[in-house]
Amino acid sequence: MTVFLVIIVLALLAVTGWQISKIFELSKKPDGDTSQVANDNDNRWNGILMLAFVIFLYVITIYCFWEYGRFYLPEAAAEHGSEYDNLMFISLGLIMFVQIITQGLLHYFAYKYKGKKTQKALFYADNDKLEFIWTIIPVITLAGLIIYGLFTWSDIMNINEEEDPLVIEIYAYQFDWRARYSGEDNTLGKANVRFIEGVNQLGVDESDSYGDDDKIVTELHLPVNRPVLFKFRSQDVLHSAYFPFFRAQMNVVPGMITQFGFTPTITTEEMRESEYMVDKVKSVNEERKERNEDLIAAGEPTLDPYEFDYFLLCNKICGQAHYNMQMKIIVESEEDYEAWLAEQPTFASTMEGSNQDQAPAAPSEDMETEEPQESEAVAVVDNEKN
Ligand SMILES: [Cu+2]
Repeated sequence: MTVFLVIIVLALLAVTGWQISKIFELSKKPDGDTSQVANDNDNRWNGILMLAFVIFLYVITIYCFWEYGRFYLPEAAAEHGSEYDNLMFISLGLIMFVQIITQGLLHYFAYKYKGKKTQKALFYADNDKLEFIWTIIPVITLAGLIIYGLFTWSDIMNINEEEDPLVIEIYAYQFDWRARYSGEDNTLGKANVRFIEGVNQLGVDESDSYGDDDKIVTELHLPVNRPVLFKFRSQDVLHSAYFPFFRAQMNVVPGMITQFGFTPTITTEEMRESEYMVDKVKSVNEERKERNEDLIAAGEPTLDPYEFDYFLLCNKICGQAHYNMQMKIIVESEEDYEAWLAEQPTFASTMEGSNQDQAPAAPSEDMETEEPQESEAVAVVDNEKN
């Protein structure tokens, strides 16, 4: 009730203020031009402001390119990456070229032909030839861009099963990733949220023999130049698997499996040695060094030197710790990859280990069994829905 009264009082005060301002206006002495219609002086100012605005836009655009140009990603580290980059740069280049000219002309003409008492606007009804030209040019350009985009899209999205891609499941949950390698048979075992229990964090179906040799890991290792097919699965909410260096992104949707395939072409080591990365790492470390001086002075722990690694990020705001949802990716030679994979335990051995020692909350060596509480709650809801 008090709130209601306060609102009424505030509204009445506002009305009073408005009425008083009107009285002041009426009591003012007439000083020449009191008309509401714009005069030559108003028009001149509007013209100048129109011109100033477009100059401001161009200056700020140039500044952004100059200042933030260094934040571009380096050369794509996947086979389809150059196609993707070309499509983006051609589309952006064309749009920017047209926009700079048309926007500039629009504002310049608004300035040049600003209203004047002595000038009268020309009545110009239509011109078929002009209309034809400004319709057909955008139609051809846009159709070209769209067709080019569609071809690029189908090139990138089509997975050639004959190339025998390495099948890896990427599993998302609040707030981390797991990768499941499909093992010797290159076939993933079935999985369902219903089977999530204890160390079986991904809900792999124990009765499906394809799953026995699957390997669940917390770090993604990829052999260079071998096609990889990723199958994405989410435990709880919508996530998005984003591999910026490989120019790949795919939604990770609860209740369905999405997929994306690419072939990594640059190993982590090669990327670290590239000119772009050497410069970047140097500049990051210089910043860290400066920061460390402050931290030492404040008696706080210092930052480690930065070293480049590829990573997989979540690109959908999926909850509180979304920003922290990332997984390291290591692209390496086939031999290094095989050696690393051989060390990882299979799903069957992990389950056997956990069945043997039935100690409460027996932690397995390779997997964290602790899960954020939210994800457990969501998994239960998901079960009920199924
Ligand atoms: Cu996420």
